[in-house]
Amino acid sequence: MSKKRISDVLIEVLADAGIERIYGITGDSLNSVNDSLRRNGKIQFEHVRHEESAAFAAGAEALLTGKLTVCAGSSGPGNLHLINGLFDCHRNRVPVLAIASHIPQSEVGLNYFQETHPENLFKECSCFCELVSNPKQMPEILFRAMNAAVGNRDVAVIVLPGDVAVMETEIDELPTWHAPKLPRVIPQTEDILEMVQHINNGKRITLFCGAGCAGAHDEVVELAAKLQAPVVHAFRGKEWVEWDNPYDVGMTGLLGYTSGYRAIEQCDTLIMLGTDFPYRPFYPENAKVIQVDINPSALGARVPLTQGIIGSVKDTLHELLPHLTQRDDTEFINTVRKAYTKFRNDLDSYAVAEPDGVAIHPQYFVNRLNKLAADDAIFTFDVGTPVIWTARHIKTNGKRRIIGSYNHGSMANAMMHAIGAQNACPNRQVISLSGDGGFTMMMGEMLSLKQLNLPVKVFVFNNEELSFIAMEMKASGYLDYATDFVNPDFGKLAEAAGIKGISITNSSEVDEKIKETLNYNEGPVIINVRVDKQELAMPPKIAYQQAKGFSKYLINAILDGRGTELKEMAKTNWMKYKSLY
Ligand SMILES: Cc1ncc(C[n+]2csc(CCOP(=O)(O)OP(=O)(O)O)c2C)c(N)n1
Ligand SMILES: [Mg+2]
Repeated sequence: MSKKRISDVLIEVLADAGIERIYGITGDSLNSVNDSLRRNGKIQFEHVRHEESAAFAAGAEALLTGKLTVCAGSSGPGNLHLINGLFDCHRNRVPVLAIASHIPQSEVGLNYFQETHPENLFKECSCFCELVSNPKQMPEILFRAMNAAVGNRDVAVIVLPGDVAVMETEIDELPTWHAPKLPRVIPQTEDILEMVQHINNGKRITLFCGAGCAGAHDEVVELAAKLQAPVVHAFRGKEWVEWDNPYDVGMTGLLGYTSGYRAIEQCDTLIMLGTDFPYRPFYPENAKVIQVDINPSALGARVPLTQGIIGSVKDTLHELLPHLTQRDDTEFINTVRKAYTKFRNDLDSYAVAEPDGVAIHPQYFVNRLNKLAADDAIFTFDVGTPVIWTARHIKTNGKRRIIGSYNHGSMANAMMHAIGAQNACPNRQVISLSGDGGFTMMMGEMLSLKQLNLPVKVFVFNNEELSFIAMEMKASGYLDYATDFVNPDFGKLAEAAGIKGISITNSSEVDEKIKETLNYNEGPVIINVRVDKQELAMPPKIAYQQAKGFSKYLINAILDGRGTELKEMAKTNWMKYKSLY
């Protein structure tokens, strides 16, 4: 029997499992792990500037590769900083192992320096969270964590006290971890037959697709073709079902298309495929609803069901399709497709260049970027208005990826996600669409991009405000307050830090500067894009309350002496958008 340090066991198991990187910030209780890493030499420590970025980066890498990734934070505040990113991983359903190092086991409960209780803190954002209090628990507890993360596509946390990390365990040969494969989840035959009956009774059928449609593009399109059914997607379904799909009628929800909303409102049978879309007002009131999901707790969570089926979308449709007959009534699909084409054309016609001296319309900018970016580019986008422009103006094709903080909705995710995305795919264009609020929230990470030599292209939409929130406030009848920024030119700021910086001020230079950015691969580029702050993006269903809210805002703004702003707003987009609804 030979003796091994616990931190060596940890790193050897991870290296043997093919882990290439650990994202994090080292320090105190994590020093022993760091030392094991250095001596082992097989895993790169991706040293970032904020632990939150470590978790986001690990999440993006896992999302792209489907494989287990790892992040780490030191005791107390160090691992606390991981939490927001881990919530994002948990909600994006990606396999991530977090190493939360901890104060010495001998001091727990004594109000020691940096004391927290990570087993409690991480519980809500993980499927597994256990303390290593005795060297004999290793490596089995690590295997459990890794299996839980991979099998549940979720976050697993190992809480490792600094004094336990340096203890030794007697071990001959380290066992190898074999990554479990995800199972196929095939519904019972009786479930499929019942589904066939409901479908046969439906006249106007709509498919509503989410992230569970990953890898099921062909089956979804085949089902739509058989049923002549419009395909609506939730945002997380966009990259799986929008392209090469003659039945696509766009997205629903607050940022969606009128056609997507109508296809759901007017159907008599809604088939939900791998979506847990949370906004109830966008579900139909009287339709029969069939929901297919691998997650049993998603069934019926948003809308009463006629039938709930546990199954993966791909496997369920594979079983279902042979039982269905081809329909030839195209009235419903044709009507919705017509509305879709109109909405799409209208959106594109508003994405126009402005004369020099007038701030760039963000949708014009994103339209051009969409045209010029590579076929297999990876886009990350910040929560804020970049979400809207990505949803509406970045086209998917089965090769591109769009990575966001979908269900968690955290600001500043784009540049942090981009770190992991570029590491996972070193030869692909990684493009971060960042808000100025989001970018400055985690601005230190531009230094990580430089240090790690990651050629990420960070487009910062400089609108000098928290634009999404300003819009939200106006739509609810509030005057926008505390939403403004005093900003530098972020391109120049980057240059001062030795990073390539570009500034785009006029529409006429957009193409040339996007090309310059995309052709630069020697390191990161930070691009300051001066965009219009008054761009309005209204949901397809303007609730009475919102319409009322907006007129209330107009009255308040006039009383408050902000008439110039109103003129600006009318001049830019509100009037144009009105015609869309
Ligand atoms: C961490 C975090 N804080 C606050 C919010 C609420 N929020 C959502 S969008 C947004 C504004 C984003 O502003 P910016 O990054 O400048 O993008 P813009 O909307 O201006 O394009 C805020 C404050 C959030 N989602 N996440
Ligand atoms: Mg902004």
